[in-house]
Amino acid sequence: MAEHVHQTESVYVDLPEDYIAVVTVDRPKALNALNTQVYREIKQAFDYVEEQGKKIRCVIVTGGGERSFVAGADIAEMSTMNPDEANFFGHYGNKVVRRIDEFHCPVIAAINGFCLGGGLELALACELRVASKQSVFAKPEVTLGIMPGCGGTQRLARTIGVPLAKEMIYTGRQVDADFMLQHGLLNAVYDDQASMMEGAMQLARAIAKNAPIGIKLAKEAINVGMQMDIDNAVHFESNCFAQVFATEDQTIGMRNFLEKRGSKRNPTPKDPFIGK
Ligand code: CO8
Repeated sequence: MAEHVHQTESVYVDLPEDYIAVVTVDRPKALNALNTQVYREIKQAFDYVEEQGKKIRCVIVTGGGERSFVAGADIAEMSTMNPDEANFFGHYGNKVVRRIDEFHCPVIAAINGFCLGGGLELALACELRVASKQSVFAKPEVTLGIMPGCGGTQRLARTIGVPLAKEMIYTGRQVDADFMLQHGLLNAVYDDQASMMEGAMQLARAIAKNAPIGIKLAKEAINVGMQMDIDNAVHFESNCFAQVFATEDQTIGMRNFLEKRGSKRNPTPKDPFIGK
């Protein structure tokens, strides 16, 4: 078995290169379905990544194996829940995915195969999403006599629009990656799982080479601002904008530009951003 820097029963973390962490949900016997324990392990994986501090600037979340990102919340576990237990499960799952939503750096979902129910909700909590052509997306909860419970009614509607989200949630119909790309759920679609993972890595690298505090504050400005009216939102953005001028990265980035570093005129490499 490959060595991972952090591993629990169904979730592991790899640090394949500088600044990038990959969190993999790997529960082959249930196509990576999420039970309470797996949600807990996802939280622990993100705790681990957070403990790495400035060493990580972008996280990729993916599913283990070749068939599934995550095939939903665990139907066997949910089948015996009473309303109190479902209340705990829903709140706990939401707390875990909210942590991903609010994580200090960008999180990319790398999707191959089944991305259903709670799996789509997990992907929706990630800010950017890439998928392979073999991916299948659906919100099948009502076909099981329940409804979405881990942010699906909110994040799907906010991402692909209310009418299409309602159609998917009310019918449970499956759609493919090209359809989801066309409707704004995905940033990119690749031919197969390997090229999709490479695409996710390239996106992560493109993020990780930029100023991490600028990205963190831009993320906050978008996420918080989207919940506000436009006047308060741009006011919030101005406050974030002012904060980046207290960073060393602002000095480094602007000096690189003014000295034309890394260009034909001045081939001296650019000074890297340091996250301070
Ligand atoms: N939960 C539990 N076990 C699952 C799940 C699941 N969601 N999905 C697959 N499995 C298991 C199967 O039971 C099977 O186990 P076993 O071999 O022991 O019988 C194994 O994975 C392989 O699955 P299949 O044999 O069914 O494989 P197929 O290729 O025939 O079918 C499918 C693959 C189409 C993905 C099929 O397994 C399926 O329809 N799965 C269920 C998909 C689904 O409905 N997901 C939504 C669940 S509801 C949900 O996510 C609610 C979210 C909100 C709650 C969150 C609160 C925090």
